[in-house]
Parts: sequence; structure tokens; C-alpha cells
Amino acid sequence: LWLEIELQKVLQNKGLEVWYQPKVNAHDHSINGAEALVRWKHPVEGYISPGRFIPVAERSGMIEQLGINVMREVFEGVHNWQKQGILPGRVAINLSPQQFRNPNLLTQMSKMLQASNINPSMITFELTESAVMNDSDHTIQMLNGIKKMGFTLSIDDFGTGYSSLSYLARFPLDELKIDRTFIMEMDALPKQVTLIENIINLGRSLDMTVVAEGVETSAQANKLARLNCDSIQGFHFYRPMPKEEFETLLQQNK
Ligand code: G
Ligand code: G
Ligand code: MN
Ligand code: NA
Repeated sequence: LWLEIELQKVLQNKGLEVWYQPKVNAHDHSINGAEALVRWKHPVEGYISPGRFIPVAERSGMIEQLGINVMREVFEGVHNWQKQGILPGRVAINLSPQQFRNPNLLTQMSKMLQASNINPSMITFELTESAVMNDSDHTIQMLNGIKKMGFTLSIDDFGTGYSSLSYLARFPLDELKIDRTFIMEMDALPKQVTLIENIINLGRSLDMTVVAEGVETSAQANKLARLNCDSIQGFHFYRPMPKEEFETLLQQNK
């Protein structure tokens, strides 16, 4: 309950921060996008992990406001970077299953887009398998609605959802993110590399951009480039960083 009250306060004060983790081109390692990750710096407790407060936000209904705040912040950032000519590619926003189930989501996105003056194709919404799997009529409607506005869609944590693969053919997905558990085991388990190679081929053959998450070593990065993965995200290249730091990095890379 303490966490819930504190979260209420920080949401009202617009005190949550959005950090950015750059993604790189797997072949030349140039920055080609980023993932927006919400961060909460509590005055007494220090950083509280989204792994802890997102579930609280969902249970208490605050996730809707949190999502709106994150969208507003990211759209504003993308607008500024576009204006400065330093936007390197798409910026991804995570949507939790509960946000995706909310029928208000499409209206909120459309309002936010109208107010923002950005190119919607520069925003990617990341969904997990558990968000898209259960109710396919609702899912199709939501996904098509998001696409119709011009945004792009990514399937996050791919391969961990115990789900059927048939949704890959039915849903309008632009990007596939290989879950970091596969990448972690690349060096120890040769079969994991075979699996990754086939996931990359699967994604690319369905016209999706394939991103490997959680890349922590140069050996992993080199192997993924050889397997023709498109993009890489992971601590080996960049950690999530505050907006100001991200912006400085983009200006240096211009
Ligand atoms: O950044 P970190 O590894 O601590 O994130 C932990 C989890 O929180 C990840 O699953 C990530 O997708 C999720 N997360 C981070 N930012 C957001 C956000 O803005 N909205 C939602 N719904 N989830 C987020
Ligand atoms: O569930 P989702 O994929 O949205 O989670 C993204 C989270 O993964 C972020 O919180 C980010 O901090 C974390 N992350 C990004 N790169 C790495 C990495 O190389 N290693 C580990 N352990 N975590 C990472
Ligand atoms: Mn994600
Ligand atoms: Na992920």
C-alpha cells in the first residue's frame, strides 16, 4: 500500500523519468533506434525497479495514467530529435497486457499523436506474446487500429510465451525481439545458437526486423551479425540512460 500511495504521488507530480536504451545495427554498430524505459527515482528509497512498480500500477488502475505520461514524454522527445535532425530511427514504447486490453488505448494514442506533430512510423509499440495471444478478435482490432494510425508494432520477449506461432501470420507485426534468455545461453548451449538462427530466419522471412536483446559480450554480437540479425540491444553496447545523456550521444553521432 505504501508503494501504491507513493506511486500515486509521483504520477501526479509527473515525477517518473523515461530513460532510453539505444539499439545498434548488428553489422556496423551504428545507433538505429532506442527503447524507452520508465524509471522511478524515489527521494528516500532511490531507484525503484519497474519490475516492482508496474504490477502495482496495473493492480491499482494507475497504469493507464502511467502509459499516457510515458507516451507524452516519448512523443515530445521524438519531436525534438526530429527537429534537430538527430533521430536515429524508431523509439519503442512498452505496453503491458493490461494496457493493451484497455479499449481507451486507441483514442489516447490518436489524441496524443494529433497533439504532437511527429511521424508515427518513428514510434514502435512493444507487446509481449501474453498480450496478443488470448483474445484474437480484440487483438486484431487493436493491432490494426494502432497500425492504421501509422505506428509500428514489435513482439517483445519472443520465444518465452509458450504460445502458438500462428499469430505471427495473422497479426501485422513489424519487428521481432528475441528474448534475452536465448542470448544468455548462446555460449554454453550450441543448440541455442541453432534456435536463434532459425528465429532470425523466421522473422526475416515474414518481413520483420529482428532484434536480439540482452547482448552482453562481443562474441554474442559477432555471432548474431553472422546469423544476419538486424539489430542488437544490450549492455555490451549501451545501458539505459537518462534522456539528456541519450540526446548528447545522438548529437555526437550526428
Ligand atoms: O528497464 P527494466 O529492465 O528494469 O524493465 C523491467 C520491465 O519493465 C521490462 O519488462 C519492461 O518492459 C517494463 N517496462 C519498462 N518501461 C515500461 C513502460 O513504460 N511501460 C510498461 N508497460 N512497461 C515498462
Ligand atoms: O521486458 P523488456 O524486454 O521490455 O525489458 C527490457 C529490459 O531489459 C530493460 O529493463 C533493460 O534494462 C534490460 N536489459 C537491456 N539490455 C540488457 C542486457 O544486456 N542484459 C540484461 N541483463 N538486461 C538488459
Ligand atoms: Mn521491451
Ligand atoms: Na524484452
